[in-house]
Amino acid sequence: MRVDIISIFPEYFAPLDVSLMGKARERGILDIHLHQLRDWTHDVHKTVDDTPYGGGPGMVMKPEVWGEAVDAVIEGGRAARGADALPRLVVPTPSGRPFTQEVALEYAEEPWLLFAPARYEGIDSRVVAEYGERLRADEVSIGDYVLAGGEAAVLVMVEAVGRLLPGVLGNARSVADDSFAPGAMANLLEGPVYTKPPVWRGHEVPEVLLSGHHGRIARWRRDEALRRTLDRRPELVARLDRDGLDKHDRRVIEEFEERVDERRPAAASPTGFPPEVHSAFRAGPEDMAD
Ligand code: JD8
Repeated sequence: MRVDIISIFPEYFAPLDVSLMGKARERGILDIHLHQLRDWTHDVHKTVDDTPYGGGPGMVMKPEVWGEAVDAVIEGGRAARGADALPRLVVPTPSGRPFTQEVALEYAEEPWLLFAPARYEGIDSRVVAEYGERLRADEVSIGDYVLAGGEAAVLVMVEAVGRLLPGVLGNARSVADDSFAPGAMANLLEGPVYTKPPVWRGHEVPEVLLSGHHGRIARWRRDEALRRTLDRRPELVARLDRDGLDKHDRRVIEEFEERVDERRPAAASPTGFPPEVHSAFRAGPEDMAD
């Protein structure tokens, strides 16, 4: 996969030289090119921003500079990838569509990504409109908090996408095991993890994990993932496809709700879900012990 990044802080991406992404680059799986936006300015101050039309705080990044930069980077990429190749343009912004594991999996199928992290109040909105007419141009957000610029978001996205590329992750772990990845454990958070020693500062590793009984271990891990998801991300539980839940799962959810009921006043729904969500997971006759 080719990745181009245009920024006024290309040095921000030094972390892409190390660890998993660094190895992916050494192996030629990831071909990352960094570009200094100011190289496409023509004034002595290398100006990339100006005051916002309509007034208001801060400065906005100039469309002409971004236009020249994106055109030049596309031309450079085409020299390597073929005259009709076009990248997918990804512009991080707090007002973008959520960047999720699903989007990461989609981007991992792309041969060429061009990231445009901005600073100040963002890029003049005509730039995305302009390129949206001839290539896929996405405005995405990595989360509901405000950063000072888009560079950190690009680091997050390049790592989330890069680790999905064939040959990047060792066989120790397959992306199929990821949380949020499509499949049975989809949308369940990772459960707790442990390694040696069996006792640390008086804290013991759960016995089942030392049992060697793979069936019980797999069951315990699923239960723990379900409990942690119910506790920390109840909204993900509602997304679980009911058919993907077995009798035991529904029991775990039941017990979690009963425990929460005890703690919470009757009025408030324990997981903040309307009763019908509860009934959706309430143990059915088929769950009644034989
Ligand atoms: C790009 C400029 C800063 C944003 C005035 C603060 C993504 N999840 C996210 N949070 N913040 C960003 C993000 C912030 C950015 C830029 C992404 C470019 N800023 C601006 C508007 C308010 N300042 C992001 N992805």
